[in-house]
Amino acid sequence: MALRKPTEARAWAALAEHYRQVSALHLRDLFAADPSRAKDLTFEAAGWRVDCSKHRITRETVALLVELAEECGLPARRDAMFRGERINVTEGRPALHIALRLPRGRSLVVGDEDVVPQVHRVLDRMADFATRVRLGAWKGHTGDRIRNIVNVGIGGSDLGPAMVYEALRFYADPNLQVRFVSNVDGSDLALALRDLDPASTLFIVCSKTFTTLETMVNARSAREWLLAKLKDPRAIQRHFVAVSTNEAAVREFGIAPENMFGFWDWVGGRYSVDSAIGLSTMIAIGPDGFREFLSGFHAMDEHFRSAPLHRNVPVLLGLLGVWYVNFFGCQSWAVVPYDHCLRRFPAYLQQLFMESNGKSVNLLGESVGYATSPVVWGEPGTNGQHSFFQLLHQGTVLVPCDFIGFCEPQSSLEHHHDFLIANLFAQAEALAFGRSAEEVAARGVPAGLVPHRTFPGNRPSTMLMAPRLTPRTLGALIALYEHVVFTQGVVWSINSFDQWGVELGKELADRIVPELRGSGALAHDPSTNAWIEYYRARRSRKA
Ligand code: G6Q
Repeated sequence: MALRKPTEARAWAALAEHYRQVSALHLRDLFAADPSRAKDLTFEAAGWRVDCSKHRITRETVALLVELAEECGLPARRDAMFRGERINVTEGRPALHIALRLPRGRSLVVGDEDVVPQVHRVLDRMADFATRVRLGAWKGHTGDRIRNIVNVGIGGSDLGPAMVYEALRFYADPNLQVRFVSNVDGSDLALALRDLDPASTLFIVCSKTFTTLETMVNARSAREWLLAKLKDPRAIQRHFVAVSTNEAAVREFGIAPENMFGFWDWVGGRYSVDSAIGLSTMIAIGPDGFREFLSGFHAMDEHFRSAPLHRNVPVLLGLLGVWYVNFFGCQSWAVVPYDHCLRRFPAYLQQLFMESNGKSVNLLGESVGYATSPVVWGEPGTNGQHSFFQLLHQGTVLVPCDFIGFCEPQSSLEHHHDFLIANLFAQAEALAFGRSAEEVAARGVPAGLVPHRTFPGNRPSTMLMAPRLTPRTLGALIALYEHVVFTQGVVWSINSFDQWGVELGKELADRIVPELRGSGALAHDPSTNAWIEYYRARRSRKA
């Protein structure tokens, strides 16, 4: 494979030199020197308006970053993804989440099969099932209407549906409660079930492999809970459905194939919220809402596929990440949605960014020798302002922020919204422009307090806004970040679609489980041995 190491690109050296020239410039100076930068560095994509002007960049920075992307082969790699090539090289498969949102009637042939009709067949089955549950036509074993949906899954089979359900609560059927159980800690399942009636509860067991320890332990306990109350194994067919690629394991669990919704090995877990893994979302918001959701993804895909790189929003945001990580040395990135319903969005992005690009070898297996994914984290505004924003404004580390907001509120408490949005704009302004010591002193602040009350500013942020949080704008936002991650993965020459880094811990845990329950000799390191002994002496015998 011909691979361009980013550090060997001509543009990389040019960016290093450019960094020396511009890194000390303050955003105040950049705005003073170029009053039209707010307009010129604001872009539109799939219903989103994205302002990059509060970044420590000039037009030359953008040109050099775009050149770097070109030298690293971004357009060709992007087109290969859209064609369904096996770009996930370590697992030998395509990464084809873009096919999940192609409109009916389009075609995408992979191997010798057109995957689009397959995608729509599953969507139609999901729609039929979701409609029956919503209308009460799908009944529980005792004839009760389904009122509670419990999604059992973890990682990519949980974070997406859980985030989207919270995000779209105002679009969801209020007569249905949807809960998410992921943790193998029994407290998660116990708390989710303790006030539910099995007769009106439907479990959606979401697992691509249907072998994941946490999900299978939770699903089996859920099955026991149900059978303990309903006493008849036939009840499983009315109260359990599966979303998986593993029909044999689903059947073995006791779920009939007609109650299984499939997807494909070319859908990665963290890229699967728009596949059948989104079944809970479809039941909550209805099939039409789910199609709107998919249309938002597709609109952003089209933008990413066709917009010129220097106006391509996912490309630009991805490259800004490269600029701060590799040239400013930033190791952290904050995502702060000013929308309560997006409160799980930072957790969702953590997996998307850190599992995709938290790698230290390139596609050829060589050590990269440069930084890759930053730590991604965040909390909704305005809550974050009353906790960690202190560090963002006056701390010693530079943390670029993504601010996300909407012009219209979702709740009927409309008068709250101006307070929310005023804070959103104020934070970006304060971070960028700060308040100098002279300005502080001029306000009559005692000299001893001036350093404490000075804000250096020059702290970069992106502002992303859409008219309203809808299924469509949410779909577009998720796709935007998927392509940001892709862009960064291409520049860093890494495979954004595998996750080998999660395997070792799982393997060791499998070995430790019987050791906790037994009394035999241990052959770990002295620290691990001591912990196992400590736990053995104290563990609950009921376990
Ligand atoms: C995501 C990862 C991972 C996966 C979970 C659940 O990209 O692959 O988070 O989604 O481990 O896997 P299953 O769906 O197979 O249970």
